[in-house]
Amino acid sequence: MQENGVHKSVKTDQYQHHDYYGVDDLLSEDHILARDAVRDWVKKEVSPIIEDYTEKAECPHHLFKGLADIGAFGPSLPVEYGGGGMDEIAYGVIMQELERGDSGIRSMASVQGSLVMYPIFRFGSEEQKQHFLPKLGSGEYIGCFGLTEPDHGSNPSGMLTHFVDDGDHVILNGSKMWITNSPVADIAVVWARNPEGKIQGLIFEKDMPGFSAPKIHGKWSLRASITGELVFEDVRVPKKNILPGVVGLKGPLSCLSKARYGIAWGAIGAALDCYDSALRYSKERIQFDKPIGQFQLTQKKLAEMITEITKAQLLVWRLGSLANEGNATPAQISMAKRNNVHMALEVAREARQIHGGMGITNEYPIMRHMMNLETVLTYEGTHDIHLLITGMDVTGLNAFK
Ligand code: TGC
Ligand code: FAD
Repeated sequence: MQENGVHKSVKTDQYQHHDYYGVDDLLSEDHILARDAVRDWVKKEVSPIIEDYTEKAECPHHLFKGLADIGAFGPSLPVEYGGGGMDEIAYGVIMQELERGDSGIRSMASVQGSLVMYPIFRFGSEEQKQHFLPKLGSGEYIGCFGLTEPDHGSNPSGMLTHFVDDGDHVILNGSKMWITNSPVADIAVVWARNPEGKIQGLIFEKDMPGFSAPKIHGKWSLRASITGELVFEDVRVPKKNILPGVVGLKGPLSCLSKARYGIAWGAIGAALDCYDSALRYSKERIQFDKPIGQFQLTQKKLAEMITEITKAQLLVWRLGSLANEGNATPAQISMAKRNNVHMALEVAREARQIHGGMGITNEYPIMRHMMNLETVLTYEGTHDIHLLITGMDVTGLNAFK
């Protein structure tokens, strides 16, 4: 932090932060307070239990309330609508600290804040906002977001789920696949075709007859996050549950922009945890009578890891500034999501090598992060879809049409 031209050291030491370019100096006191509070919470509540939940493939549901209490749900949404009233950089640093703990824990917050609260806030009626947002912000309700279908993942514009008119209700049929939190959700924001064939959002409540949310089993990634389907068989939904503020794919895609932005920050947290573990291990592990960190090949790995982390930190800091001005474009967000998640996965792979055989065990967080990041590379738009979004942006030519 600069004060009267004198450089005051950052609040915690550089070793812990791995803040190679002093990005902390660009953060406000509020950002640092928010970040450190979430970091402390993760250390206390997540780190001691996460390997166990991952091994059991169980979601630590009890953390929903704690996530609400630390303001992880909708940090940049207004306080009166259940959010945290902070800016986009605060939202980013909170996601970073959650994902330092586990990508699945960050997912719990991403879905609740960016994919459930945000669409209700942005496209909902005042009645919907008043009814749902405080309950979601406080963790009383758990929400999920249904866009992907069994046969429509990267191309949601082809979705089949649809509803027809039935007086003051609509009747919905179809199914959604790969839905984070669906088996435990109280409500779901679901995107479906209206009677005119246009995409529109609806809010489902779990006790509506004909609605079920079976769990998906057998995941080797994001094991501490629960994932399921959403199945709708002639579900009658009151018309007052339709989101009135948007028609068309830009509705769900703008929620994705919000969540992808958070993932771009979050992935840095996973990378930092892997790098931190690898750096420590490289100084402790002795082979050939030397710490392995003294070998040039280990140093190459560590030097490249911190270089890529630093570039990613600068990328999201600038993206956050643009987002605060309302000027971050979807294509800029795609670039950051793609770059930073891939960076984190590469860091995890290199960290795994530095840990040798120990790297595949749950004594260290590496393998868990690596497995998680395979999902993060795919959800919210795959690595290649984001490349094609950048390609479209720079050429003006659309690879999807
Ligand atoms: P296209 O014709 O390009 O666009 C349709 C309309 O949407 C607008 N738009 C966006 N608006 C806001 N933000 C964005 N990111 C936007 N991208 C596009 C666009 O301007 C247009 O508006 P208008 O007014 O002209 O109608 O649509 P397309 O059908 O050609 O699709 C383009 C493509 C392939 C890029 C898009 O479909 C896409 O992004 N596909 C990837 C699907 C995806 O990301 N699914 C994620 C599912 S949710 C999830 O994974 C949650 S994980 C949760 C967790 O964290 O656990
Ligand atoms: P596909 O679209 O079938 O893609 C398969 C491969 O083909 C990919 O490599 C892809 O890049 C490639 N491909 C596709 N089209 C093109 C193209 N035009 N050019 C080049 N390559 C192409 N969705 C939700 O709606 N809500 C959620 O809460 C949610 N949570 C998730 C949680 C988990 C654990 C997972 C794994 C997924 C989740 N998803 C969710 C779904 C996720 O968004 C999709 O998996 C993702 O969008 C990709 O869709 P797909 O799996 O059908 O792959």
